[in-house]
Amino acid sequence: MQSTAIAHANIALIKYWGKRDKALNLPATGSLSLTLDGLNTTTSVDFDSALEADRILLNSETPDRQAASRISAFLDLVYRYFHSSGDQRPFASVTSGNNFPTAAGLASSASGFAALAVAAAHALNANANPEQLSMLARRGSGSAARSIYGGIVEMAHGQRADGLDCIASQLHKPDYWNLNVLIAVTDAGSKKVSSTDGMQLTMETSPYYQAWVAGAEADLASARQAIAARDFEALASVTEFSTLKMHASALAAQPGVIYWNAATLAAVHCIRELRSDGLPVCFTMDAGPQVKAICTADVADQVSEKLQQAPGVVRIISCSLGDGARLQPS
Ligand code: 2P0
Repeated sequence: MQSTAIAHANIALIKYWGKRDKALNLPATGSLSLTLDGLNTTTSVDFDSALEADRILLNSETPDRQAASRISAFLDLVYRYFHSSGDQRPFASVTSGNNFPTAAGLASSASGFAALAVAAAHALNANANPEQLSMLARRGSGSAARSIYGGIVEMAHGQRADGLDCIASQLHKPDYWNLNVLIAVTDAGSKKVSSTDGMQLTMETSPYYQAWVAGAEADLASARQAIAARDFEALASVTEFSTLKMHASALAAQPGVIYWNAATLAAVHCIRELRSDGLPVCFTMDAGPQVKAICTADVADQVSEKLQQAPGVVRIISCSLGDGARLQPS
């Protein structure tokens, strides 16, 4: 009953920010992302009827109660999905490790719940298909639905109230377009406001939230079209539009949610200058102070060298496009 899976983080070009159903974790908008090869979570799950409670280790440490109960609740959900009989779930030993800083806006919940979904389903002997795994991963964390797939991935808004069609799918394989993502780390500490809390406050209080939701379908269409034509300039334009609108909606929450620091803006201006000098590069930012530069691989060294010099940038993590979540030999 023991299984190990690996999953990669993903970076959204068209963002998910806000939910239409909190209980089922259904996003208010679709989203579109790149799965990255450099940032991994590896997770082992062992259901063991001899255990008297779940035993969870994240990055070799016992997680706080909230993180532990989120994982136990997710295991309950996966078990119930595959065992409709109502049997009591056996407790599990879960060991998970990231090769990058946790909870610093580097999408650790995406790779974390994608790896956990794959490992838990397999440990239960369930013959799950990627659509089922994506749907389950979404219940753990919205962005995790996308990390089930590699390359360029779209998360559907879905129409059904039960969320069964609210899953991701692959638009293009990792080798479709030789893009790199350079993550300019400006602060490796934990973020102050989680994505879940930041988007909730934005939904409840930001006067710009409705405008944010209303623009998402058009942004997704523009991004799909730019990608189909491998038109970097068009993709850069809609990528920056989406991230700046997401942050504008959060900044206008009450109280405002500010994820940026001074180095975040220094990196953004550096990337804008590089693009005005003719380099195919653009930026995106998530629920944290890191800046992700997206560029074609041929200019990655040049972009990395400049970005490293932006005041306050601590280091650069360089990624290309990676594969979807998968089992690992134990
Ligand atoms: C994204 N983010 O599309 C957006 C942009 C952060 C900023 O998906 O509440 O951790 O667990 O579903 O998946 C991060 O949100 O939120 C995220 P929950 P999640 O990548």
